[in-house]
Amino acid sequence: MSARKLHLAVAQLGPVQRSDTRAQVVRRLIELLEDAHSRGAAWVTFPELALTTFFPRWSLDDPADVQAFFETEMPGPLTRPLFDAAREKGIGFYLGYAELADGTQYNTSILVGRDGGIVGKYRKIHIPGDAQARDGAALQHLEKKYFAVGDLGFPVWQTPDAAIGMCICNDRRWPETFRVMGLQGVEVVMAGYNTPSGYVQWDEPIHLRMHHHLLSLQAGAYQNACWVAAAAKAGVEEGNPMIGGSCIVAPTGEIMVRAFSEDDEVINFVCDLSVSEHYRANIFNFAAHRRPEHYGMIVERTGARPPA
Ligand code: CDT
Repeated sequence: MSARKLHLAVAQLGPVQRSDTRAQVVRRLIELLEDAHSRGAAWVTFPELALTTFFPRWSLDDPADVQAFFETEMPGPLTRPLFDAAREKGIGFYLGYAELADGTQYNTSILVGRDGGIVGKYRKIHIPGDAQARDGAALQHLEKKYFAVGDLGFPVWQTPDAAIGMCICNDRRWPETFRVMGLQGVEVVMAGYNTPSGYVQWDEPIHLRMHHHLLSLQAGAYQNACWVAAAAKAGVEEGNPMIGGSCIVAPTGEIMVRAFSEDDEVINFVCDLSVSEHYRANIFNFAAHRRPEHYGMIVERTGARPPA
């Protein structure tokens, strides 16, 4: 199979504080996009909730406080310069943001083509954390308070460059996310994330945060023969540390490039999409080897039950 080269970039963002304006953040995104373009990249992945601080760490009850973090139009007046820059440079991008649509709040990402037009939208399905603040807890993770479960499934879009799919942060930990896109022949999965270094649920040793992040991406890429471009919002936001580790993973499961810092940083790699085809023709030839007649429980059952 002959090589099919696609140059991908990932734009990791350092912390965004609550006082940072949309205009300031969009300016940073444009600088990162221009950096990615200057390296020759055709697409760039930005993080989850890239326009604001990771507000689900707080329990906010004043609707005005909450709505300040949400976009009601995309692009809007403050985000349009990013779309204009992408069109001018001819570079596509993934962007995560909080979306308010017909009264419902979603944790959303969009795929914007190299002509600056929206190709597709994804709304986060695996919403982690709590719907109500935990009494007395030092840390909160309240995504269930702020976001409805996404209603758009896991689509894959055939762009002129590649078949591209999206997921958001916690989604990457679930094999179903990648497999549903793998069954649509996805070639590149783009993922943005905000992964706090401390968890509310239990006091997991801190090194495991990075281990599980990379393990999930590498397994998803390998088992579905796709490239993965993952972008962190990293560093210390409002006193709360978040992991970096933005990376591009090959269908071999190997990390081809990984961010060094916990700040604004572009990484890039020229991906050979034909690597997917080798895996799809052999070990992961789904049509030849999958046995869905034995996988019914995957869709029939949600929680685990012990055997009778
Ligand atoms: N943003 C996001 O989805 N973060 C989660 C933290 C889970 S702990 C409640 C993640 O999977 O990284």
